[in-house]
Amino acid sequence: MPNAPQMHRVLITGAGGGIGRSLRETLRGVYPVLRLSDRVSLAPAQEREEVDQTDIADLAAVERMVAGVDGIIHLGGISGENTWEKILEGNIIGLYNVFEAARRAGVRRIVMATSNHAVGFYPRARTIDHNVVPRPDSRYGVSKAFSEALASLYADKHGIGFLCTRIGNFGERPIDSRRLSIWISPRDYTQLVRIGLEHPDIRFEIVYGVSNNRRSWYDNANAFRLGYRPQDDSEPYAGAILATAAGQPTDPIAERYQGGTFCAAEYDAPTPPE
Ligand code: 15L
Repeated sequence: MPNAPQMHRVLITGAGGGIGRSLRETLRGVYPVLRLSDRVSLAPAQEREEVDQTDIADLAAVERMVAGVDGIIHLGGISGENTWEKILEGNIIGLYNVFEAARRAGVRRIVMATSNHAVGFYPRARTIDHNVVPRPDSRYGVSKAFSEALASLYADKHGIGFLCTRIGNFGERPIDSRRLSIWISPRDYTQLVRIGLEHPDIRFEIVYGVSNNRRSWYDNANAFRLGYRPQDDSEPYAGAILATAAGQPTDPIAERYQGGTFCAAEYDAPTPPE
Protein backbone atom coordinates (compact mmCIF):
# COMPACT_ATOMS: atom_id res chain seq x y z
CA MET A 1 0.00 0.00 0.00
CA PRO A 2 1.39 3.45 -0.88
CA ASN A 3 2.55 5.67 1.95
CA ALA A 4 0.42 8.52 3.25
CA PRO A 5 1.56 11.83 1.75
CA GLN A 6 3.34 14.16 4.15
CA MET A 7 1.07 17.11 4.86
CA HIS A 8 3.29 19.95 5.99
CA ARG A 9 1.45 22.92 4.51
CA VAL A 10 -2.29 22.60 3.86
CA LEU A 11 -4.19 25.28 1.96
CA ILE A 12 -7.88 26.06 2.49
CA THR A 13 -9.47 28.02 -0.36
CA GLY A 14 -12.72 29.83 0.35
CA ALA A 15 -11.47 30.07 3.93
CA GLY A 16 -13.75 33.02 4.67
CA GLY A 17 -16.96 31.01 4.12
CA GLY A 18 -18.89 29.09 6.75
CA ILE A 19 -17.11 25.76 6.25
CA GLY A 20 -13.72 27.43 5.84
CA ARG A 21 -14.03 29.39 9.09
CA SER A 22 -15.04 26.24 10.92
CA LEU A 23 -12.15 24.18 9.50
CA ARG A 24 -9.75 26.95 10.44
CA GLU A 25 -10.68 26.20 14.06
CA THR A 26 -11.00 22.42 13.95
CA LEU A 27 -7.75 21.92 11.99
CA ARG A 28 -5.78 24.35 14.14
CA GLY A 29 -2.55 22.60 15.13
CA VAL A 30 -3.32 19.45 13.11
CA TYR A 31 -0.85 20.30 10.33
CA PRO A 32 2.39 22.27 10.76
CA VAL A 33 1.12 25.15 8.58
CA LEU A 34 -2.41 26.08 7.50
CA ARG A 35 -2.54 28.54 4.62
CA LEU A 36 -5.91 30.29 4.46
CA SER A 37 -7.02 31.97 1.28
CA ASP A 38 -10.11 33.78 0.06
CA ARG A 39 -10.82 36.59 -2.35
CA VAL A 40 -12.05 38.66 0.58
CA SER A 41 -9.66 39.60 3.38
CA LEU A 42 -9.45 37.21 6.32
CA ALA A 43 -8.73 37.60 10.01
CA PRO A 44 -4.97 38.00 10.61
CA ALA A 45 -2.76 34.91 10.76
CA GLN A 46 -2.29 33.24 14.12
CA GLU A 47 0.52 30.88 15.07
CA ARG A 48 1.16 28.23 12.36
CA GLU A 49 -1.13 30.05 9.93
CA GLU A 50 -0.54 31.96 6.71
CA VAL A 51 -3.22 34.26 5.34
CA ASP A 52 -3.59 35.01 1.65
CA GLN A 53 -6.00 36.94 -0.57
CA THR A 54 -6.47 35.54 -4.08
CA ASP A 55 -9.16 35.58 -6.74
CA ILE A 56 -9.12 32.04 -8.16
CA ALA A 57 -10.19 33.33 -11.59
CA ASP A 58 -6.59 34.64 -11.95
CA LEU A 59 -4.23 31.74 -12.77
CA ALA A 60 -1.01 33.62 -12.03
CA ALA A 61 -2.34 34.56 -8.60
CA VAL A 62 -3.49 30.98 -8.00
CA GLU A 63 0.04 29.74 -8.79
CA ARG A 64 1.37 32.00 -6.05
CA MET A 65 -1.39 30.79 -3.72
CA VAL A 66 -0.48 27.10 -4.08
CA ALA A 67 3.32 27.46 -4.00
CA GLY A 68 4.82 25.23 -1.34
CA VAL A 69 1.56 23.48 -0.51
CA ASP A 70 1.23 19.69 0.02
CA GLY A 71 -2.55 19.42 0.22
CA ILE A 72 -5.55 21.60 -0.64
CA ILE A 73 -9.05 21.76 0.79
CA HIS A 74 -10.86 23.46 -2.08
CA LEU A 75 -13.95 25.30 -0.87
CA GLY A 76 -13.54 28.41 -3.04
CA GLY A 77 -15.97 29.48 -5.74
CA ILE A 78 -19.72 30.02 -5.79
CA SER A 79 -21.57 27.96 -3.17
CA GLY A 80 -25.13 28.11 -4.49
CA GLU A 81 -27.18 28.78 -7.61
CA ASN A 82 -26.16 31.90 -9.54
CA THR A 83 -25.91 33.37 -13.02
CA TRP A 84 -24.00 31.40 -15.61
CA GLU A 85 -21.35 34.16 -15.74
CA LYS A 86 -20.61 33.85 -12.01
CA ILE A 87 -20.66 30.05 -12.08
CA LEU A 88 -18.33 30.06 -15.09
CA GLU A 89 -15.85 32.38 -13.42
CA GLY A 90 -15.79 30.82 -9.94
CA ASN A 91 -16.61 27.15 -10.44
CA ILE A 92 -15.34 26.34 -13.92
CA ILE A 93 -12.42 28.70 -14.66
CA GLY A 94 -11.52 29.15 -10.97
CA LEU A 95 -11.66 25.41 -10.34
CA TYR A 96 -9.52 24.66 -13.41
CA ASN A 97 -6.97 27.22 -12.24
CA VAL A 98 -6.70 25.60 -8.81
CA PHE A 99 -6.23 22.07 -10.19
CA GLU A 100 -3.82 23.17 -12.91
CA ALA A 101 -1.72 25.27 -10.52
CA ALA A 102 -1.75 22.33 -8.08
CA ARG A 103 -0.42 20.03 -10.80
CA ARG A 104 2.35 22.43 -11.71
CA ALA A 105 3.27 22.83 -8.02
CA GLY A 106 3.35 19.08 -7.31
CA VAL A 107 0.45 19.11 -4.82
CA ARG A 108 -0.29 15.52 -3.69
CA ARG A 109 -3.86 15.67 -2.41
CA ILE A 110 -6.99 17.73 -2.94
CA VAL A 111 -10.15 17.46 -0.86
CA MET A 112 -12.88 19.09 -2.85
CA ALA A 113 -16.26 20.47 -1.86
CA THR A 114 -18.64 19.09 -4.42
CA SER A 115 -22.32 19.05 -3.51
CA ASN A 116 -25.53 17.09 -3.16
CA HIS A 117 -26.74 19.34 -6.00
CA ALA A 118 -24.55 17.41 -8.48
CA VAL A 119 -27.11 14.61 -7.96
CA GLY A 120 -30.07 16.69 -6.80
CA PHE A 121 -32.60 15.38 -9.34
CA TYR A 122 -32.64 11.88 -7.82
CA PRO A 123 -35.98 11.36 -6.11
CA ARG A 124 -36.02 11.28 -2.34
CA ALA A 125 -37.62 7.83 -2.59
CA ARG A 126 -34.32 6.47 -3.90
CA THR A 127 -31.13 5.75 -1.95
CA ILE A 128 -28.09 6.61 -4.07
CA ASP A 129 -24.43 5.70 -3.72
CA HIS A 130 -21.22 7.22 -5.07
CA ASN A 131 -21.53 5.34 -8.38
CA VAL A 132 -24.71 6.99 -9.68
CA VAL A 133 -24.41 9.21 -12.76
CA PRO A 134 -24.74 12.94 -12.02
CA ARG A 135 -28.23 14.47 -12.13
CA PRO A 136 -27.53 18.15 -11.45
CA ASP A 137 -30.43 20.30 -10.33
CA SER A 138 -28.99 23.75 -11.21
CA ARG A 139 -26.16 25.52 -13.03
CA TYR A 140 -24.36 25.25 -9.69
CA GLY A 141 -24.97 21.48 -9.64
CA VAL A 142 -23.58 21.20 -13.17
CA SER A 143 -20.42 23.00 -12.05
CA LYS A 144 -20.06 20.49 -9.20
CA ALA A 145 -20.45 17.57 -11.63
CA PHE A 146 -17.77 19.28 -13.75
CA SER A 147 -15.53 19.53 -10.69
CA GLU A 148 -15.84 15.78 -10.11
CA ALA A 149 -15.01 15.12 -13.79
CA LEU A 150 -12.00 17.45 -13.71
CA ALA A 151 -10.80 15.79 -10.49
CA SER A 152 -11.07 12.40 -12.19
CA LEU A 153 -8.93 13.66 -15.09
CA TYR A 154 -6.24 15.10 -12.82
CA ALA A 155 -6.24 11.90 -10.74
CA ASP A 156 -5.95 9.52 -13.69
CA LYS A 157 -3.61 11.61 -15.82
CA HIS A 158 -1.47 13.35 -13.21
CA GLY A 159 -1.77 11.18 -10.10
CA ILE A 160 -3.10 13.83 -7.73
CA GLY A 161 -5.20 12.12 -5.02
CA PHE A 162 -8.75 13.49 -4.81
CA LEU A 163 -11.46 13.07 -2.23
CA CYS A 164 -14.63 14.63 -3.68
CA THR A 165 -16.97 15.30 -0.78
CA ARG A 166 -20.56 15.72 -1.95
CA ILE A 167 -21.52 17.92 0.94
CA GLY A 168 -25.14 17.90 2.06
CA ASN A 169 -25.71 20.82 4.41
CA PHE A 170 -22.98 21.86 6.82
CA GLY A 171 -23.83 23.42 10.15
CA GLU A 172 -24.02 23.10 13.92
CA ARG A 173 -27.49 21.57 13.53
CA PRO A 174 -29.94 20.69 10.73
CA ILE A 175 -32.15 23.63 9.80
CA ASP A 176 -35.23 22.07 8.16
CA SER A 177 -36.83 18.75 7.24
CA ARG A 178 -34.83 18.29 4.02
CA ARG A 179 -31.60 18.92 5.89
CA LEU A 180 -32.46 16.10 8.34
CA SER A 181 -31.45 13.78 5.48
CA ILE A 182 -28.30 15.61 4.35
CA TRP A 183 -26.87 17.40 7.39
CA ILE A 184 -23.17 17.20 8.32
CA SER A 185 -21.74 18.46 11.58
CA PRO A 186 -18.44 20.33 11.78
CA ARG A 187 -16.69 17.47 13.57
CA ASP A 188 -17.86 14.88 11.03
CA TYR A 189 -16.74 17.07 8.11
CA THR A 190 -13.39 17.59 9.79
CA GLN A 191 -12.98 13.82 10.05
CA LEU A 192 -13.79 13.40 6.36
CA VAL A 193 -11.35 16.12 5.32
CA ARG A 194 -8.58 14.51 7.33
CA ILE A 195 -9.25 11.16 5.64
CA GLY A 196 -8.94 12.92 2.30
CA LEU A 197 -5.57 14.42 3.18
CA GLU A 198 -4.07 11.60 5.23
CA HIS A 199 -5.40 8.26 3.96
CA PRO A 200 -2.50 6.32 2.45
CA ASP A 201 -4.35 5.13 -0.63
CA ILE A 202 -6.62 7.66 -2.31
CA ARG A 203 -6.60 8.25 -6.06
CA PHE A 204 -10.10 9.40 -6.97
CA GLU A 205 -12.97 8.91 -4.58
CA ILE A 206 -16.46 10.34 -4.26
CA VAL A 207 -18.10 10.27 -0.83
CA TYR A 208 -21.16 11.94 0.65
CA GLY A 209 -20.35 14.68 3.12
CA VAL A 210 -23.12 13.81 5.54
CA SER A 211 -23.34 12.77 9.18
CA ASN A 212 -24.74 9.41 10.27
CA ASN A 213 -28.32 10.56 9.66
CA ARG A 214 -31.05 7.98 10.18
CA ARG A 215 -33.08 9.69 7.41
CA SER A 216 -30.21 9.73 4.90
CA TRP A 217 -30.85 9.36 1.15
CA TYR A 218 -27.29 8.14 0.64
CA ASP A 219 -25.49 4.84 0.80
CA ASN A 220 -22.16 6.22 2.02
CA ALA A 221 -20.37 2.84 1.98
CA ASN A 222 -17.43 4.35 0.09
CA ALA A 223 -16.75 6.80 2.92
CA PHE A 224 -17.04 4.01 5.50
CA ARG A 225 -14.63 1.89 3.46
CA LEU A 226 -12.09 4.72 3.74
CA GLY A 227 -12.51 4.75 7.52
CA TYR A 228 -15.18 7.44 8.04
CA ARG A 229 -17.00 6.95 11.33
CA PRO A 230 -19.44 9.86 11.69
CA GLN A 231 -20.35 10.81 15.25
CA ASP A 232 -23.54 12.78 14.67
CA ASP A 233 -27.12 12.03 13.57
CA SER A 234 -29.82 14.59 12.82
CA GLU A 235 -32.52 12.50 14.47
CA PRO A 236 -32.53 14.25 17.88
CA TYR A 237 -33.53 17.45 16.02
CA ALA A 238 -36.29 15.80 13.97
CA GLY A 239 -39.21 16.25 16.36
CA ALA A 240 -38.84 20.02 16.69
CA ILE A 241 -38.09 20.55 12.98
CA LEU A 242 -41.03 18.47 11.77
CA ALA A 243 -43.39 20.15 14.24
CA THR A 244 -42.36 23.58 12.89
CA ALA A 245 -42.73 22.41 9.28
CA ALA A 246 -46.19 20.88 9.77
CA GLY A 247 -48.90 22.77 7.91
CA GLN A 248 -46.47 25.04 6.03
CA PRO A 249 -46.95 25.26 2.23
CA THR A 250 -44.65 23.03 0.19
CA ASP A 251 -43.67 22.82 -3.49
CA PRO A 252 -44.31 19.36 -5.00
CA ILE A 253 -41.13 19.42 -7.11
CA ALA A 254 -38.98 20.56 -4.19
CA GLU A 255 -40.50 17.85 -2.02
CA ARG A 256 -40.08 15.08 -4.59
CA TYR A 257 -36.36 15.45 -5.28
CA GLN A 258 -33.29 15.42 -3.08
CA GLY A 259 -32.12 18.84 -4.26
CA GLY A 260 -35.27 20.50 -2.91
CA THR A 261 -35.78 24.11 -3.95
CA PHE A 262 -32.78 23.93 -6.33
CA CYS A 263 -34.93 21.53 -8.42
CA ALA A 264 -38.04 23.68 -8.20
CA ALA A 265 -36.33 26.94 -9.21
CA GLU A 266 -36.87 27.75 -12.92
CA TYR A 267 -38.63 24.35 -13.30
CA ASP A 268 -41.00 24.23 -16.26
CA ALA A 269 -40.85 20.67 -17.64
CA PRO A 270 -44.27 19.37 -18.72
CA THR A 271 -43.86 16.19 -16.65
CA PRO A 272 -41.57 15.55 -13.68
CA PRO A 273 -38.56 13.28 -14.35
CA GLU A 274 -38.53 9.74 -12.91
C1 15L B 1 -24.99 23.41 -1.14
O1 15L B 1 -24.30 22.85 -1.96
C2 15L B 1 -24.74 24.82 -0.75
O2 15L B 1 -23.37 25.14 -0.79
C3 15L B 1 -25.32 25.16 0.59
O3 15L B 1 -25.33 26.56 0.70
C4 15L B 1 -26.73 24.61 0.75
O4 15L B 1 -27.60 25.18 -0.20
C5 15L B 1 -26.67 23.11 0.57
O5 15L B 1 -26.11 22.78 -0.67
C6 15L B 1 -28.04 22.44 0.72
O6 15L B 1 -28.45 21.71 -0.19
O7 15L B 1 -28.65 22.61 1.76
